[in-house]
Amino acid sequence: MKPKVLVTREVFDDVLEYLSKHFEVISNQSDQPMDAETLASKLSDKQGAMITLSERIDATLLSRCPNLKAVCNIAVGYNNIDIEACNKAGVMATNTPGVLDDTTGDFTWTLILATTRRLTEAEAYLRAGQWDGWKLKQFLGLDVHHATLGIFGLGRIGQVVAHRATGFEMKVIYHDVRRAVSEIEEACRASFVSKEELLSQADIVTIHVPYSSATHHLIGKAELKQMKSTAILINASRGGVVDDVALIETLRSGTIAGAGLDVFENEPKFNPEFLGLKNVVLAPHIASSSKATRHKMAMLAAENLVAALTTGKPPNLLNPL
Ligand code: 8YV
Repeated sequence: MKPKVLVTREVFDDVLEYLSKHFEVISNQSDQPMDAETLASKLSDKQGAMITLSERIDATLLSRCPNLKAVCNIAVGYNNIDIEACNKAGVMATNTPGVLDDTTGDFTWTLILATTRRLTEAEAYLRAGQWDGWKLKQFLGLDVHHATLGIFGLGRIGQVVAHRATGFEMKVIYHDVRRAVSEIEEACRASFVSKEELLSQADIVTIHVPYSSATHHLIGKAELKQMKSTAILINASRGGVVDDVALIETLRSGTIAGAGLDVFENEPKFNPEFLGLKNVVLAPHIASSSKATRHKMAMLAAENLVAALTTGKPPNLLNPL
């Protein structure tokens, strides 16, 4: 008998076909988000699951899934999975590193350019029929070329963002919990600075750290105050790394020039106050969403699930047991 697995959200047909060669697959192709109770009942007799950031895997859920051996995230970030609880329950957890770095880096630049040049604000004005002619001072933006880019987190995605800055002839500074090796710093043309230096010197502050208790509200009221009044903040990492209430206050008072956000606290029920602000560009967590990359992410998660349940050695194991 083939092991039973649950695919919690809609995925590509060929990914399901691949999984079906190995497993009896129960999949949520209708893409209805599941609450904790539905997830627990659907997972209670399964050996494996392919999940997304919308599904929380914790001790309570695991206690109801005695046969579960592997949970495979279709995401590089895995703050939706309690790794310690997985360890205790003997459940392997995997993620999808590497395959989304370029696409997420590209989208970070989409946010940087849209925010500095006020693209969504200008488009809304045009769509509302308010454009009555060219004006010299219309939608004056900020220059990206030759500006200083400050990167929090020079990991895989942070490095991609730094590489893309070369074309804009920017100065690149970064801060991280650990300084990168000199080869990476040289390849990225990035100089290591303190958190305070980054905040006070950067024209564009962009965040590429994972979410954890250590990075919760890494950017809050005090940090936003240290930024230049002409600077912008970009977040395509995880909600919770930025204190959204503090950011809203800062954007409203014009203490910084703007923000470009792909992620929010309490997604998808983000703070509605953002909607009333013109100096913020908003996106619904789509930084990795190119056709090719989302397909690679889903296929990699499927490969992890097959390897986990057949060999016990998935390529992207987060918790060697
Ligand atoms: C995913 C992401 O689309 O990989 C991540 O960590 O944030 C995105 O690329 C999202 O998490 C879906 O699960």
